[in-house]
Amino acid sequence: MRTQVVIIGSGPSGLLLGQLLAKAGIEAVILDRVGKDYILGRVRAGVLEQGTVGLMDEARAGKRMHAEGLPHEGFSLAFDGRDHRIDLKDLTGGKGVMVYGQTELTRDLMAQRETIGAMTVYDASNVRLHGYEGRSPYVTYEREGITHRIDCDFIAGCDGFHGASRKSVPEKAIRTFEKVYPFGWLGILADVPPVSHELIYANHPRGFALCSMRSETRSRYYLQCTLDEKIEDWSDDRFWDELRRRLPAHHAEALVTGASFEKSIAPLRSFVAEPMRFGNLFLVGDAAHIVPPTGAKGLNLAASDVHYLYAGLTEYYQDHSTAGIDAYSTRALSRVWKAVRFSWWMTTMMHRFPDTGAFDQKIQEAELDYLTHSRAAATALAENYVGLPY
Ligand code: RFL
Ligand code: PHB
Repeated sequence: MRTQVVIIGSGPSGLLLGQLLAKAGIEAVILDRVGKDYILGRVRAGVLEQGTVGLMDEARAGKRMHAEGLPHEGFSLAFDGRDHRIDLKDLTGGKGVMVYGQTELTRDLMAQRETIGAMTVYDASNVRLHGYEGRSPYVTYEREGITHRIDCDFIAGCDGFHGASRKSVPEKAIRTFEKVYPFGWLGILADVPPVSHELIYANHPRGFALCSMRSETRSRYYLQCTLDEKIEDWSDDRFWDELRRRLPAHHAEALVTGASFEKSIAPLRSFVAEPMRFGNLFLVGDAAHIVPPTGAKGLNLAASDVHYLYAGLTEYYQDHSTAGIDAYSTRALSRVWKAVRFSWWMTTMMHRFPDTGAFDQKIQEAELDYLTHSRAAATALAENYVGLPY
């Protein structure tokens, strides 16, 4: 068969791109190596920038997000037994973020794709990319023992960090930059009311903690942990006790606990692949870059890549101009590196590193003190947190 764009990966970037292209009358087929339920079972990001919210609206998938998502105008930085509110709205001239889980965003995009009857192939194994350096790219995959081929104009590699797209590029054509952090995040989901109506990022001598949420009755909490930590060693009671220790006393006392229904450990990493375009193949989202979750940027960066690629592809099909797709990699990477810098900075400021000496500790304390006493410093944090312009 033939289509205009083959999208590899049915995560947030692939689905969002698919919906936007459909709206512009551009046909796309999405292939994913796993099934729908598996994709919807992944618990990941929770904070959407306004740009991401806008793209969901543009994709005509924003209705439930506006009804059920929680608009937030600020968050807290907790350290030294106190917390300090970062007033996003005041510091950014009226901007905020939307708390809405990646699972829900994915579900809404999938539902919208079903409504328009666009084609998605789940459980597509051995996905291979061919001929993207020339004029006739095509993708092959296997399903139920049969090999299929889809010819196309362009391939969008939206298949995450471990996907086939980036790996199909010859090593000498790609440059990668990586930083692996010496810790991970242990996260849980529980149907208990959040400890605070805004997020709390806590820096504590025992390690970082984050209090987040999915709704007014569902909480998402994280603890910094070592990389060799095992989930089985973390009973709910142990998790709650440790979280209480890392929060200021008034929050620890207010914490409502209960049985968790999801528990997982994620390692923290910064990674960027350059460029993000190879002939008629474009890398999008986690396929091209990974950031530690501290700045809540991973999903939002995937959305801004989609914005640039969607703009480039509509320009190509509607105006017969390659200017947008030619500029894709440079435009996307310029924004990516600023988010990589912000996520690294926030991670460095909020976590305990195993090799932190007395000097590094003092620098971290000075940084937090500066942030909470300087409007200029707080503004820089707020501007990045709500998301830099596209
Ligand atoms: P995704 O979501 O990884 O989706 C990629 C899709 O591609 C499919 N795929 C393949 N399909 C065909 N052939 C192959 N060979 C394939 N290989 C993979 C996969 O099945 C999948 O469906 O990438 P996308 O769309 O770019 O979206 C990016 C976001 O998911 C990601 O940036 C964030 O979730 C990052 N992230 C977090 N971001 C935050 O802002 N806050 C968080 O709290 C947060 N927690 C996380 C995270 C990422 C995690 N990962 C990647 C392991 C927690 C985890 C555990
Ligand atoms: C989440 O709710 O999962 C979340 C929120 C903020 C972050 C990271 C994760 O910075």
